[in-house]
Amino acid sequence: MTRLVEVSELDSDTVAWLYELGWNSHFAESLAALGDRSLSPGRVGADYGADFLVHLDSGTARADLSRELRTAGRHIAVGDWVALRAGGDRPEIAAVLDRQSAIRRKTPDMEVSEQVLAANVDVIFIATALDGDFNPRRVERLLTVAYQSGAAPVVLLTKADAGDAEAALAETRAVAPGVPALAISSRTGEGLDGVRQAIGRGRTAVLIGSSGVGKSTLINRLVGSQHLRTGAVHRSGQGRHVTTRRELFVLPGEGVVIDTPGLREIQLWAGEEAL
Ligand SMILES: Nc1nc2c(ncn2[C@@H]2O[C@H](COP(=O)(O)OP(=O)(O)O)[C@@H](O)[C@H]2O)c(=O)[nH]1
Ligand SMILES: [Mg+2]
Repeated sequence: MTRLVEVSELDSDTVAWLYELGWNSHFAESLAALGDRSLSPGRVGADYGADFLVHLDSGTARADLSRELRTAGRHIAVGDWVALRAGGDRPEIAAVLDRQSAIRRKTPDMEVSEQVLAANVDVIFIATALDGDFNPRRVERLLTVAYQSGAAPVVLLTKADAGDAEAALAETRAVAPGVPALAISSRTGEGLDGVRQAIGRGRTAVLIGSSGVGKSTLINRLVGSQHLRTGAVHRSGQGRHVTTRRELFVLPGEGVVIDTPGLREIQLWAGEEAL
């Protein structure tokens, strides 16, 4: 197991890595307020149902929810900062640090435990593809989701190699005046520097948009390796839905990005029947 470093023994290299993961004084204060110097910070990277993947100052570990949090029915979201206690053979999540922002479902009558999509997000990329998926009305609806979260929206017109980027940029500006919009292609590399700049070191972005628009492929390009399986295009041109869970990726020096599965949960947030 990855060794947990207690807050009291954090050195500057460790803290520098935590900042790459999105750590800041807000979370440091929240951790300090727990008054237990044996706890160490970690950021939730994935929810596997039975346990969680947590990013630590020194790599990643699988962590369980403490009995107290489980009993309390505490929901943990990808992107949450948590306080970890060294457990038997692996760490235990003892507390969730105060969230700075949360992307929530719009529908209020959902189970509370299902409402937070991603926590502590600075930028929401609204991804829509130029190979037939683009629809300015959907961009408009997803913008309302973004505005409710407190994170800053950026529209990504993906697959710019396969459509009319100029026309789509003009339509996007008409429905979303003042919102940054980028035409990008993971195939040619067009616009990827703009994506990196829109995230930025120590900041966190989440990608939302229908299944098949190229979210995972973009993250693959940004991460620089094939961490994610991406779907082959079917004859119909539809991408296959392969991202099954929200997952956080660290881009050292360039921020953090969260992938989402797309379609179904976006429909729920946007209160839509079909996207
Ligand atoms: N032409 C083109 N195809 C792309 C691009 N990015 C992704 N794709 C394809 O679109 C399909 C769906 O991609 P994927 O990343 O799985 O979409 P996701 O569901 O949004 O994560 C795959 O077959 C990709 O190869 C791009 O920039 N240009
Ligand atoms: Mg995907």
